[in-house]
Amino acid sequence: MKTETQLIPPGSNALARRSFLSAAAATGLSLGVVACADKKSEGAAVPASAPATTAPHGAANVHLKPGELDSYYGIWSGGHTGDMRVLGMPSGRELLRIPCFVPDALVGWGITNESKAIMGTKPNGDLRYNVADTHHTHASYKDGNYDGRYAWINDKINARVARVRLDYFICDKITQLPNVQGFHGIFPDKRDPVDQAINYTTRVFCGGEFSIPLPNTGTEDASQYRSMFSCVDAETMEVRWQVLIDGNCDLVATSYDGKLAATNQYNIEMGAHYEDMMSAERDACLFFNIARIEAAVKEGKFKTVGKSKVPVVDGTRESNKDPKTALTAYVSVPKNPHGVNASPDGKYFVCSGKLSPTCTVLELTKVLDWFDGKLEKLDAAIVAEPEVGLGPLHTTFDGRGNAYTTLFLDSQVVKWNVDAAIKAHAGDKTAKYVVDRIDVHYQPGHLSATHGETMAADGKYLAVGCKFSKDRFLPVGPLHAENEQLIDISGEKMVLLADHPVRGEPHDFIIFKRDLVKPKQVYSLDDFPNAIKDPKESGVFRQGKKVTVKMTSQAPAFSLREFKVKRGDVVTLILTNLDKIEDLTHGFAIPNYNVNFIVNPQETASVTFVADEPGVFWCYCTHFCHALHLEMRTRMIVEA
Ligand code: CUK
Ligand code: CUA
Ligand code: CA
Repeated sequence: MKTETQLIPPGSNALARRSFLSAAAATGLSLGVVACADKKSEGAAVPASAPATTAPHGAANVHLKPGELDSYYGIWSGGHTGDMRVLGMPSGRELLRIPCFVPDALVGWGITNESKAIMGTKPNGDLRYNVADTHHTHASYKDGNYDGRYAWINDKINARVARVRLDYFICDKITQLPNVQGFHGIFPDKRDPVDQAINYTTRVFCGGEFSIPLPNTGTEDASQYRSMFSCVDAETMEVRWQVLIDGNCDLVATSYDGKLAATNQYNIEMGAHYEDMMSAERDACLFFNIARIEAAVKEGKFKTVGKSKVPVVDGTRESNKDPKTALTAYVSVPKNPHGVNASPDGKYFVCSGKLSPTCTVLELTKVLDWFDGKLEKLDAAIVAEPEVGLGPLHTTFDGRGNAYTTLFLDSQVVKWNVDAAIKAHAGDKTAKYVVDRIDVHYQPGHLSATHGETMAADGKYLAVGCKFSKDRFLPVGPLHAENEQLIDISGEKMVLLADHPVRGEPHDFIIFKRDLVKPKQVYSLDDFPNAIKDPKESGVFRQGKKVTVKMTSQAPAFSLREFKVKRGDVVTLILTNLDKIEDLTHGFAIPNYNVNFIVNPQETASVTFVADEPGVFWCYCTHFCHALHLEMRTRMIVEA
């Protein structure tokens, strides 16, 4: 979320927050002081102005005993590192990084042929991309809740979407969207819009943020640029269709009945510079009628753009004025909105204001009524516009009718009641919708409650991704960790439980109960077509200059004690780990040859390189596996 940092002089709010804290410290209200005092006087009255850390209902225990397991998984987007991170929650302990878009030195992601095939290579075999910028991660649904099959994550830079299998916790497919730059929001559908009997995720929707010339001819006139909203098949990971739109896409939300998807638009102006992008008083929340789009594609009412064969339907304003045939609906909302989120009761999407101190609550049945010609004015789909505070960015839910919105400028999370906000909008002056506020440290972007974007929202914990950590951790030079804070939301008042430093910059995350996934800890040899199932199959196999080296590993030895190749050979080395015990991973490194990768139990991986340097090279196991781990070696002899 970079927009605000451009609009507001860097550090200005930081200074405000710092001086607030020093003033608080001066009056004896620094966090530490209050926390200590509270311990001594359990249940004592808490001053109204005290931080919510002192709420008397007490904090859930996030400090697990050694050996104790977490009750939730957290799936975090890695940001620049292009990976997906797996955390145990509520402890916040990082358990795994799943490399997706960017090479990873532990796994050998981007080194092995198998990972390169997923990541995509140039004709010369080099990786097409070494950089990424992941923002959003979401998991597959069944019956309105996560089903533990898949998670998806976006790469904004190169318009790629990666799928992660939640049985092995590995990335298995990456798709690049054609004619898209700045792929931002991503959300799987929750049910099939055409066949309602299919009650699980079959599509993944992707929002293109930057408008570009289509096809990209290099035109300077930005008024000619357009964006695309894309649909990717959840199973095949192929792009099914795209919608050409006016304005841009940002975040994406989907309805529980599968009928609607929406994206917030901050640039209906289609401006090329930030002042142009904020010139209009209102932007839009853009709805997509999924069943109608699929019907249009089926009937052949589409074009293609450039080299891409993907069907593109027309979702522009001009072509979608008649509700009876419209594929899209542009609902006007206040200036430059940010996240759009679906409430767990399935009734509403909430668009956060960003440059407006409000959230916009949109009732989905009313949007469907408009498409059916039963609602005259689309604006009537807006059923509430609660004033929540400065810089609202993202919203999550507790399943008890409350919404939680991050306030980037106020450095707070505000808890507000959706029904009360709707009553207030209808004119009920007694309706008080703001329930609680809590200071976070510091500017928050995303937040996610346990199961918050599912029908099983349990209202237990809330994680907040704070973009600036400033003084919360030991200083380590100019680059600060970000601060993921955990908040107990089980009571009326929010209680801050913990700070966790994270390496920049995760953006988004989801948290779900641990029994939803059943991870497998040992691969099956049959998962790999090139597996070497018996050590006796090992050896060096030559076909002219092409050499295949087949090898297995079983602690503490590789099946070949040495192998010989000739200078200039193109060597493909295939290694199968025949160890069957869980947690018995081996590594394989070749000095000077830029090779290091791991093979997990029963896994097969391969590398291809040119043996251009003659000599003896000790290939060794890089992953601690056995008392004789250091002795676990083989020799590659490259003959001159
Ligand atoms: S955006 Cu970063 S805080 Cu990319 Cu989800 Cu709102
Ligand atoms: Cu095998 Cu270390
Ligand atoms: Ca705007």
